[in-house]
Amino acid sequence: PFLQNVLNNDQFLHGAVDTQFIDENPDLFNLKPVQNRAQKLLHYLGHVMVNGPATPIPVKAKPSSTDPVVPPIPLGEPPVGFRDVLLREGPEGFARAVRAHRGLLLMDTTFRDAHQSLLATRVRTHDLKKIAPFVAHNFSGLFSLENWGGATFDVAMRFLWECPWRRLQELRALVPNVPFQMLLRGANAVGYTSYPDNAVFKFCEVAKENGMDIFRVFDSLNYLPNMLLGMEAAGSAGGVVEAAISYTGDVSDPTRQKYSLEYFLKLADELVKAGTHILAIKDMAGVLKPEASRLLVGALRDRFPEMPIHVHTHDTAGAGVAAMLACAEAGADIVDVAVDSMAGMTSQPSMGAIVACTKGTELSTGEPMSIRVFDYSEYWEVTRGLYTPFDCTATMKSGNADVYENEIPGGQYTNLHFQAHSMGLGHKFKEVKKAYVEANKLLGDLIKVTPSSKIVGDLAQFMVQNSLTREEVEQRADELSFPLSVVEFLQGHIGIPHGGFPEPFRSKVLKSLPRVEGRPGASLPPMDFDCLEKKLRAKHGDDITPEDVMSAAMYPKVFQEFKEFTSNFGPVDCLNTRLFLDGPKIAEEFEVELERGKTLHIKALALGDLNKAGQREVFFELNGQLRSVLVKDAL
Ligand code: 3PY
Ligand code: ZN
Repeated sequence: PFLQNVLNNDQFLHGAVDTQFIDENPDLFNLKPVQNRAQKLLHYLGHVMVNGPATPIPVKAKPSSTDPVVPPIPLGEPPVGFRDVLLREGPEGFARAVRAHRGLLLMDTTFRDAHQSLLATRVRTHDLKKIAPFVAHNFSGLFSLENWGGATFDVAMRFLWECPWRRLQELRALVPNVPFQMLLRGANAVGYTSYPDNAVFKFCEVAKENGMDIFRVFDSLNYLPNMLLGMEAAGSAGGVVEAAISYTGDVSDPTRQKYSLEYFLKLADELVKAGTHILAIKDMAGVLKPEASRLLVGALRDRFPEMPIHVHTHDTAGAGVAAMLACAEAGADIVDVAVDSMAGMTSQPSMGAIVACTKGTELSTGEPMSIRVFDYSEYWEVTRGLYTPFDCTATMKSGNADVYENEIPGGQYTNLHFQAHSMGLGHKFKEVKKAYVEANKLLGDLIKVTPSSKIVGDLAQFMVQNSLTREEVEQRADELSFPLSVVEFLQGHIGIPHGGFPEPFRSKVLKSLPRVEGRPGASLPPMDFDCLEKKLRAKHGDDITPEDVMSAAMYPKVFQEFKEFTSNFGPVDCLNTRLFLDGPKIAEEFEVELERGKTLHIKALALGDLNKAGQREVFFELNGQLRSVLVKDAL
């Protein structure tokens, strides 16, 4: 602070003092920041107070001022759950126990897909940790808790500045009895494109070591070689392999036969042959109607009597509960739900609704679920209020059955809706959805889920921005500058779509550009993890962990920015969500637990006037001592 005062001093700045010694010794300014964690956090809070949230917010709204209350949690160990079966009997025994279970089993998506779909993936470890023991004690009968993977991995670092691995470790310590489940994008791991094979294998190994149990493996084109690679990586790490067929189209509609019942059954044959422990139907857009559920799940049940079947859907059209009940009646063992207050619309169907609708039937989800769902929901209802700046309900007021036409996956539906509205072009959403349908046709009618859904979305936006119809795009394919994602898809960077690439469109776009033959990961050179670790240590110091190496392997730039951010602003994951997003009010007193037994007592005192250098001094009391930070006012 002394040096900062000198450097900001007017006389000093205007050369009214002799600075020759300083001028001649520039190395004096090679100052390694020696701030401790507390001072860095004050810096962060000062920044938020002066400039607003550091994380980009789509909605100009404040977090709610009501604090979530965690319902009472019994003392002692939580009851045994399916994880105990898994640890005792391994993945095969676990699968047998699941299949033998009477009644419908549930996967709770609240910790992953629900907030990925409704709250732009922004739910922080802080809020997950608070309710995790409640889940362990009251929902020990869950098949699994989905809490990791998909978009949560990069968003944790990119926008929340927290380590995704630490989230996993901390939740694991709090929930020893319920299996954890993650979403693995097959050969794309938790990224948006193919990785070298050894990176996918290593990723699964490290995930398993950190407490992950069940790996839902899918490929965005249902491209079998990619799926097999992901399954092998998850299986050889010792995980439960849940191969997921991404569902699109409508098997109950005889006029839509590209993705027919036979297509899905054939794919299921391959996945079962490859040794999947569990078979999943991944209905990422929520287009699996009740009648199609009966056909598809019924046929799978007949064909694979021993195989646990798990169904995932989104409630975008509003038919999610009906579809999941139909799946359960047709023989599915497990369906995905989100707690009521985090369910519906582009999220999963409501846990409370499924629990209530099966109560007293042979599909009953069990007594504890039906008693405690409302307490769980209340926690999430209030917690959701903290994330108001990200809540899709700011602009999206209802579900929409047009998803049966456009087949946009839940999370992407919300994103595209946000994008249109945040540009003040709410009416454009309809246009984007129409263009999405046309873009999908141009690309040959794809399975659409990350990353293929992003490619279709990029092409749709390109068409809207340039006012291009499908026919015009087709005609002018050799002269248009398509988004890179579209070109790379056509080159074969994420695999081969069912039915092949669209021609002559592909040839017109690619001209002489190279094409990837077969499985993309097979032609990528292996990653050198030792070399990567050395580089990371040189850059960030010796406390780089094997988990950090994987983060950097998946997302080099995001990891680098995450490390830089936390080295300036400290462990912001220790702040509660209101402080993290909105900072403290003047005179507010609060505590921040840095680690067990190390708590900071902070009071925000005052915000100074703008100085000549465009900065403001922000004053705090930290553990009874006056501290201040200087923050550049960017507004
Ligand atoms: C993801 O890949 O993140 C998904 O949720 C796909 O449905
Ligand atoms: Zn989903």
